[in-house]
Amino acid sequence: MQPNNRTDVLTIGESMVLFQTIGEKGIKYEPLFTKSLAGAESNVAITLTRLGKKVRWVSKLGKDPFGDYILSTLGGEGVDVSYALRDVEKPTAVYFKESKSYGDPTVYYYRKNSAASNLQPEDVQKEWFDGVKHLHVTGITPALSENAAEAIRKAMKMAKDMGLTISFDPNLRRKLWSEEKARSVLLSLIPLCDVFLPGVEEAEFLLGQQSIEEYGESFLQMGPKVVVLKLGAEGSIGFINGDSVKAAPHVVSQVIDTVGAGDAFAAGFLSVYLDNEAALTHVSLEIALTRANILGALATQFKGDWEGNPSLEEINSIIAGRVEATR
Ligand code: KDG
Repeated sequence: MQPNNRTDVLTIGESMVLFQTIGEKGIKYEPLFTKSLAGAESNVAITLTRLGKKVRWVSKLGKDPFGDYILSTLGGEGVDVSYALRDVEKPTAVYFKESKSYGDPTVYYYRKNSAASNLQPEDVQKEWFDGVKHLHVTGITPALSENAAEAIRKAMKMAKDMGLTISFDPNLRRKLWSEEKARSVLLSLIPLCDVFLPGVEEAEFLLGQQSIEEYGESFLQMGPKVVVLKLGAEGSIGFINGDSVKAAPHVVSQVIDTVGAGDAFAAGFLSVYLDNEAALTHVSLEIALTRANILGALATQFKGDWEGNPSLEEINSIIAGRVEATR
């Protein structure tokens, strides 16, 4: 496939094959699993594509059937995968998710020495950025290895030099690295981004205990032009220079699976931000946060990271309060 000339968003990061228990007895006792695709960056890529944006995703996959499956799934969802790399020696990562009838699901990663953890700074090519407006990265791929962290840092610097805007979701994954390392690498990447998207617990992890307003102010001082704090059941709050906007949560009666909700939130936010970034106002920030809150809440309503996320028409209907005929 030839890459498209205009690409709204480039995202770079590890995607994995996800095996999820069908029942709720836990991995030890469950005999049946579903197979699907997961990865924070590809979750954002698919959801932004559904919301009408052109997205390119790049990572390194093994030369194995799991890698083939990831490529065909992402390609089938309309994401440009033409720059994806294959590693003949390292495998595509997999991970297992165990749903229980209580609490958040537990995940078990099998991604040490995966193809994506072998992503090197030299792999990052200028062509990846051709015709691209915006780069989205997360703190997960930098957690995989020193070289993957350097590859992401290089991509952020290249994007900045080429005049792209950059969003960064810290996506803290404590299972992947030590607290010390996570804190120092994540803090070092914040000055490279324009839009920083932490959850309130991640803000506390990075800066210690502060008020919500102090978090917004402290992160803005590090360099981003927009800071968006996810407040969980309280909704979200956005900070720009001299202004802040709080958006009410989209209330759901029960939560089925929180994994992927932050990525849906990021996609919802970026889908509005990208149309308004030249002159982001109080009003457009509020619209972006409102859409992000709805996307994030809806993503908790199904098992799996992205499959149930809505299209642009569906989200517009929800926001307008329309009830569509379903049969
Ligand atoms: O945000 C969702 C991700 O956590 C999930 O898709 C898997 O990338 C993943 C990770 O490292 O946890």
